[in-house]
Amino acid sequence: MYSRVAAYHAQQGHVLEADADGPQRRGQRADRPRNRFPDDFIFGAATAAYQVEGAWDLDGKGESIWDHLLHSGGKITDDGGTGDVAADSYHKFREDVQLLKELNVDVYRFSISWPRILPDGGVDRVNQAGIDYYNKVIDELLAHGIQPMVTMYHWDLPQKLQDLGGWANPVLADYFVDYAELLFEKFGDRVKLWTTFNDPCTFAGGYQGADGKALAPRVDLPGVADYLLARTVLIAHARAFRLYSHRFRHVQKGRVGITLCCTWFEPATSSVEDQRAAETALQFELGLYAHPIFSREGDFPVVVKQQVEAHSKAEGRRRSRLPPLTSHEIAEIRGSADFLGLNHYTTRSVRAGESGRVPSMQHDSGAVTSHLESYPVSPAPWLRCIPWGFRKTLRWVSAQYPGCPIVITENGWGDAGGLHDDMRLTYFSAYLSELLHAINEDGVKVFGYIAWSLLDNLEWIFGYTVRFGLYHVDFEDPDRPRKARASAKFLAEVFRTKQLLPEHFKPSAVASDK
Ligand code: GOI
Repeated sequence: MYSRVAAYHAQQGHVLEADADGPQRRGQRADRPRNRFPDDFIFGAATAAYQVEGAWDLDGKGESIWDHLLHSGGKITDDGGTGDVAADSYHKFREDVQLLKELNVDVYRFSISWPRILPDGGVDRVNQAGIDYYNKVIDELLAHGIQPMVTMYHWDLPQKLQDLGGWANPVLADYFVDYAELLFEKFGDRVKLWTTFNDPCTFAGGYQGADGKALAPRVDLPGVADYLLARTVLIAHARAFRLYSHRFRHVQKGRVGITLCCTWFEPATSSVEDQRAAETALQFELGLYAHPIFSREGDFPVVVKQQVEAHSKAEGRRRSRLPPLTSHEIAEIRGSADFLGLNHYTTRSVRAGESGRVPSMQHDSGAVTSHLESYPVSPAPWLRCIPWGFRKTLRWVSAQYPGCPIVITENGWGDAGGLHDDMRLTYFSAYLSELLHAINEDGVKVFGYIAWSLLDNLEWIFGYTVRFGLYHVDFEDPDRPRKARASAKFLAEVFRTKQLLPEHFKPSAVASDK
């Protein structure tokens, strides 16, 4: 995989060590101060279709699982909010491109709504109005010198495909590949950066319970449907990547990756048990998806296979709840990405022990996670500002999957929504500092950084109670006006100058030599 990737990147002007083994380079690059990003580094801002577009049933769009859940009656989100109108980016995309311009971004990462293009999920019925909409978005971006980066799937599955069982049904891979092929055909002449899936580890949460906090589609089969989902998603991703290589890469010359989420898991104590539990937690969250694609061996991580198999046997099952990959599937999935998109937000503390329902992935992992006290906490209760976890994540990923080009596809802070977002600014400057240490001192190969999010948006089950936008959106006003926050002005300068000013560049809390 990496030799072909290396050749490709060399041709694109990226620097890639031929057979890099772990962090490739120690110490700063001679030609660059430590507070500077590489000259060819790309900066961006991100959104996702359901969270910003609105127009949930306009111009022939089909119903997604999120439309379905949030229209199912009662108050589903914390404030009863839905994505029916959201930030109305369906109508306001030209204004959004102006904001992106103001932010000095190189790329805009947005997602395509599958049911807007294929209302029933299948290519037998294409909604031309959906194709027209994304053509206009892409053309507007390019007209302003901004590169589109498209996420094919950011959680809004056509409801008709959920009626088939959603991602627990392996047939979904066929539907996804057809959808991906249509996207390459319609948009691949202009879109050169693709990711297939956004964060399967998190959308698997939609199959791990049906309580009031659960994501769509609220299938209550933890430890079973989530592992079936992992297999379907990996196969769908790999087949879309192979399709691109066979039919489109030669002409379109783009890159196809996947976005995975990686929380840093810090052992609660230095005991061997807690250290092993933290490592295992990383393998269950990131490794479950990353190992089959980015490791040299391929397949699910050994520790994941062993623990799920052992628990399955103990429950009296005939086979592991984690479906095995055939040798053909392992080969098809291994190496099926040009880059790894990483979403990183926060760090949690881990102890060895049992928690969660039986069965469940949480129980299988043998890791009990909790938040680290005394770090700033967001109104999104899972999120704390712990910048050093970012550098540790990058070092771990780069040691696990040596030579893999990484782009940060999401990183950001949620607050209650004011314009003077000091804490978000603090979060960005501290996380960007750790990113610089990882790139310039640890030699982690990160080629871009994309902030979450361009706009305030529908924060899934939290509704509009938590805001992640660089731009404030007034959801009370039918015009959904946007206003720059302090952090937008801060990032606009970082993105323009490709450096952190000395007053923002903080020493790392992580020692450089380990
Ligand atoms: C992105 O994922 C996403 O891609 C964007 O669309 C999104 O807008 C952005 O995040 C911002 O959120 C309190 C074990 C309640 C089970 C505390 C441990 C629920 C459940 C703490 C820990 C955690 C970002 C939900 C990645 C999933 C939110 C990963 C962030 C739910 C909790 C928990 C908790 C827990 N995470 N997600 N959760």
